[in-house]
Amino acid sequence: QVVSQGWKYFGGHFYYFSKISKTWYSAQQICISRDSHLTSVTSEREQEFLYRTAGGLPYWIGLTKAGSEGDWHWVDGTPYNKVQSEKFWIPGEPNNVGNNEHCVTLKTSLLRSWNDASCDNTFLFICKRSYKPSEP
Ligand code: 2F8
Ligand code: CA
Repeated sequence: QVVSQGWKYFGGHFYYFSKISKTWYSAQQICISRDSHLTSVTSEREQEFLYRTAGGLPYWIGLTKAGSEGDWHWVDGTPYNKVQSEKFWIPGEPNNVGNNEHCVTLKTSLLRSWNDASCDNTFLFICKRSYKPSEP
């Protein structure tokens, strides 16, 4: 599956908003194949950029508690700050429906936009990579 062009620059990183829906794991594999990971969210400004660009459609982000004994973590290695992240969850989330919601979507066009969902669902997804100028 080719993911090409369409990377958007914001605050020192490039972001790719997919046009195809994938399971969380497949989405992360596609991001990795493009030198990136499913996006982390580390500030209110970044969250704003993401939900505005997402335009109300749900997208996978790189937050999961799969394979980590129930601890939320970012797949790009960014430490998960539980306190700083509280304000990004939709009220009532994460609710772990069916004890099977271990991956996270950015679901609404609001600061409080995260929902935990089953990793086997298919959604659009957002990849993030650092800005590395190519060599001359
Ligand atoms: O009402 C919140 C609830 O909505 C859906 O379940 C009905 C979501 N499921 C998916 O997005 C797959 C739940 O995660 C969410 O908590
Ligand atoms: Ca949920």
